[in-house]
Amino acid sequence: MDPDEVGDLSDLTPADASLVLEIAQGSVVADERTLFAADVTGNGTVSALDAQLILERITGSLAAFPVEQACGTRWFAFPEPSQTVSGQTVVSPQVNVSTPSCLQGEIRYTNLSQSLIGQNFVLGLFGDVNASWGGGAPAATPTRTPTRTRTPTWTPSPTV
Ligand SMILES: [Ca+2]
Ligand SMILES: [Ca+2]
Repeated sequence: MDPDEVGDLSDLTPADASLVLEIAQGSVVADERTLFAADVTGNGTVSALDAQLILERITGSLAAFPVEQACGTRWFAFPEPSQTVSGQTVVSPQVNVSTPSCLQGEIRYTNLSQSLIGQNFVLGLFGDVNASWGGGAPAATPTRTPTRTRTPTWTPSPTV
């Protein structure tokens, strides 16, 4: 799979940079895909430097993230199959900025003898940590406590 370049940089905002800082400080717990989007330096950790590069990318003083240069695209693909079978291997995308090399996410099969459904990939944009472009779920969805349902009161009328 080879994601094409579409859209502009409008999905990169200072909100992404501040979310990177919250992840770096540990006040937000992010999933693997969000961490991958946040690590724009490609050094394997999320830090204030990643937030700084996102801000520089927004203002145009940075032409491309190191991970973009390694991958040759702004996009990455994360496999999220809803059906799993034996012999199936789900491979997360990997970037090595020093080589440089880039491996998009894959779903591999050995001895596939049946048709499968839900073999999906979720596309992400490097630096779009809050996934605002619409391709994925937000990084930190606040959990809402369900409101208490009111039990209807019903008083039986006395039988005559
Ligand atoms: Ca980093
Ligand atoms: Ca965003």
